[in-house]
This record gives sequence, structure tokens and C-alpha cells, in this order.
Amino acid sequence: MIKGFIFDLDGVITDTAELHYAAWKKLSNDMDWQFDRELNEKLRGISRMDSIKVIMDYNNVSLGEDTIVELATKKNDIYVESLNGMTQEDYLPGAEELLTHLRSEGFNVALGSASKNAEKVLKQLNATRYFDIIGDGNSVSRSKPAPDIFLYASEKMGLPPENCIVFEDAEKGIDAAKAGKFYSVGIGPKERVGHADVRFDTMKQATLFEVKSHFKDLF
Ligand code: B16
Ligand code: MG
Repeated sequence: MIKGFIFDLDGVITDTAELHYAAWKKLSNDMDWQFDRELNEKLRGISRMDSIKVIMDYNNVSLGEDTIVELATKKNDIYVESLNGMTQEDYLPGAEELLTHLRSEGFNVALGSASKNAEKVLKQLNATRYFDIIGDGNSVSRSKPAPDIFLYASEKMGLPPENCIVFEDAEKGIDAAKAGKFYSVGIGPKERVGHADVRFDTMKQATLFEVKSHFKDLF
């Protein structure tokens, strides 16, 4: 029986990818590094420190750990500043409707995001009220594709993985859900999240009615 839902944040509840892109682009320009949208796609769902290492590898750059942390902090300052412009108009279409519906039907709802800025993003969206539990980049040390963030969220909800559905937009996020033995809903193209139990192109299509009809034996 499904009793709980765990949501990734970026790419599921809201789309911060563009803001992450702009901040990494600014840092890369300052450093004279190559950075484009294709490379930005590879950063979807992975942690800040893993992201900067992907960018450095791509540019054949190696630096000491302290400098890497300093540069990642610089990118984060740019990103956090840009979050100030985010408002409750910035949900992905369909996301707020689904959260409202889940609350009214009495399901447990948790966040399972890699972002260390998740609380700020939820605050900007006025979305904190929809979540019983917040699991973010500060809650666990191993990031996706390790299942730790989803296991953290389900444990805090008091539910085993087989009672929970994870919503994810990243390939590594679906890997993480599967590694933790959660049911999974992928948001995005087949090439990225086709290995999820159920896939929708956008959150708008992922209504509770549709989700229930795909997992009918579990409700
Ligand atoms: P931060 P999610 C992820 O969020 C993003 O998709 C990813 O691009 C970002 O690097 C990561 O959060 C860390 O974010 O720098 O704010 O800690 O999709 O797991 O909600
Ligand atoms: Mg995501």
C-alpha cells in the first residue's frame, strides 16, 4: 500500500536548472572554463561538489580541495542571490495541484532533494506547508545515486520504502530510488528517466488520478 510520497525538488516541484546554469556559467567565464547547456544537463540531480568536479574534468583542470570548495561557494553565492527573484508563481505546472491533492487525501509527503538550498527554495515558493519531512543536501552525506536521501525521508515518515513513491527528474535520482527499493515516477524524457516504474513527460500529466491508475494494485 502506498502511504507516502517523496519529491525531488529541482525539476519536479520547480525548475531551478536555468538559475544553476547561469551561476555555473558566470563562474566558468570568470575561470576561463568551457561550460554549455549540454554539460549543464550532466549536473541534473547531483551535488554541488560533484558538479564542480564534472566541470573541472571536462576542462582538464585539477585544483586543491580548498580552492574547489572556494569556487563552489562562489557559484553558490551567485545562485542563492538569484533565488530571491523566485515566487509562488514558479511551481512547475501541476506540481502545486498534486501536493494539495495529496494533503487532502491524507498521504505523508516528504522532500528528498540533493540541494543544500532546498529550504530557501521552498520558502520562496511558499511550499514548506506541503511537506511533513524535509530531506535535503544537509540531511545525508552520500548523494544520489546512493538511496540515502530517500531512505532518510521514508524513515522520518515512519514508512518502509515499499509504502512510498519517489518522484524524480534525474537519471541518477531514479537510480537512487531503485537502489532503495522505492516505487518511482520519472518526470522527463525516456532517455533520462525511462528506467522509472512510471514516466510522465511533465508534472502536469502526473495527476493523482493518473498515478493511482498506473499503480492500481498499490492503492
Ligand atoms: P545546491 P534536486 C539538485 O537538486 C540539482 O538538480 C542539482 O543541479 C544541484 O547541483 C544540486 O541540487 C545541489 O544544489 O548547490 O543548491 O546544494 O534535483 O536534487 O532537488
Ligand atoms: Mg531534480
